[in-house]
Order: sequence, then C-alpha cells, then structure tokens
Amino acid sequence: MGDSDGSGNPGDGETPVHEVWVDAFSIDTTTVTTTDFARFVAATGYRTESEVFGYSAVFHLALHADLDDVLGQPPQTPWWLGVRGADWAHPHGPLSTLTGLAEHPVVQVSHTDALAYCAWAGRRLPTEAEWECAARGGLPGRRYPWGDAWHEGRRCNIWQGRFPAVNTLADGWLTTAPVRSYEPNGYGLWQSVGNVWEWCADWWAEGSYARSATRNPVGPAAGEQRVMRGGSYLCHDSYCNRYRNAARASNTPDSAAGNIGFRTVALPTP
Ligand SMILES: [Ca+2]
Ligand SMILES: [Ca+2]
Repeated sequence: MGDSDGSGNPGDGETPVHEVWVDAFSIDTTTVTTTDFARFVAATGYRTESEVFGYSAVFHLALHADLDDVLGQPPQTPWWLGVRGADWAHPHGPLSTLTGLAEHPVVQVSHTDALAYCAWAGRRLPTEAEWECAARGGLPGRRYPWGDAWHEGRRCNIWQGRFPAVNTLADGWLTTAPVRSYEPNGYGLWQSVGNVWEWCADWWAEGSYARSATRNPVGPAAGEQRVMRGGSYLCHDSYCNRYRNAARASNTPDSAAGNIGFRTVALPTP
C-alpha cells in the first residue's frame, strides 16, 4: 500500500509504503448503480441524508435547478453549489432525473447511506486495504490500475481542460460515465480510479499507514471522517491528481456530493 513514485499530496498520508496481507474477499466489479440503489429504496423506503437535510452538493457546470434553489457555494471550492432538492434521484438538482443514468454510479449518497445499502444487500464496504488491493489489479507498486503509462482520456473518466471552467470532454464525460466504461483492471474492476470517489469502511487518519496492522488492517478505531478512494470525474493534474491507486481522501460520514459513490464487498467482515 502507498505511493511508490512520490506523487502523493502532503497531508494525504500516502506514505510510508508498506506491505499488508488481506484475506481473500469478493468485491463488486463496478460501483453501485442508480438502478441498484433504486431497488434498495423501493424495498425499504430508505431516505438518504441529502433528502433529510433537503440539499446536497452539485458541480456548477452540471446544475439543473432554478437559481432560487442554489443555497450557497463554499469559498474554498466555489465550483460546488449547495442545491436544495439535490439527492440520489436528482443528482444535478431538482430539475434533473435519472433518465439515461440507469447504468451510472449512484451519487449523492453519504457514508451513512452506503452502510444502510450494505445492510440491506447483506454486504459491506471494503476496508481501505482491500480497496487498494483490488484497485491495483495484481500490479503492485504501479501508479494506475493498468500500470504506469498515462493514456490521456482512454482509460478513465477525469477532467480534461482548464479546471473548473472548461472541460474538453476528451474522455467523453463531464460528470459520471456508465459503470462499465473504458476497460477493467486485471481483477475485473471497472473505474476504480476516476468517475466517482468510493467510500471505504475505515476511519480516516493522515498517519494511519505508520501504525497499520500488517494483517487485514481496518484503520483507526475512531475518527471524524471516513476514507474515500480513487478520485472522480473532477480530478485533474492541476487541481487533484488523485486518480491514482495510492491516492487517499476523506469526508465526514454525512457528506454527499455528485462525485461520491461506493462499491461493496461480500461478508464476512475481517
Ligand atoms: Ca471526464
Ligand atoms: Ca472510482
């Protein structure tokens, strides 16, 4: 695990590189789709945290909402808009729908929502170590799931152009791509890097690698943020080079946005 080529970001805790053992596990080849999530909601009546809060985060160029429904934008990340009525079924705002998105990843789901889905499905979130093992696809120490070479726009869905205003769409997508786009890695996983960030089970701590268990690590015992891995359609070298196997990020468990989803793992829990 970890950043072998020095491209990690200060504060992201991608080092030290360390060897871990994970017991065999079975992981989804794709992130959970809107179709999967709709089945869960239909079966349980579950209301996501965005629905309870009444708003969620939408990327400014994807907005489908009346301006009255735009509640604000964080000064540090003004490309995110807080939008009333944005939720998993209206990922770009209340005027958006899931039409055409049946095979796209579900987004606007918090870590709490992902756990609720897992409980219904009889599955769980991957640990951070399992996620990285799966994302590497049998190529340890490489930068991307397919190796070290960069194939601009042909292997994953990130941002091309000038972030956050101009996207040339060289890879075909401004926001999410269908979950089976590009090519799977050596273990059959699609889009572990790019497309959407993926929630992991672990609590986040910048220094967790220095004190990681060597067998089946599960991360810190407690924390304030949960780990997310893999980067998203908003990643770009100029702003966020986190579309790499080793890259790490985190968010509070009740956070949701238009570029965060998840994939699940079969029980039991390590
Ligand atoms: Ca793209
Ligand atoms: Ca991903």
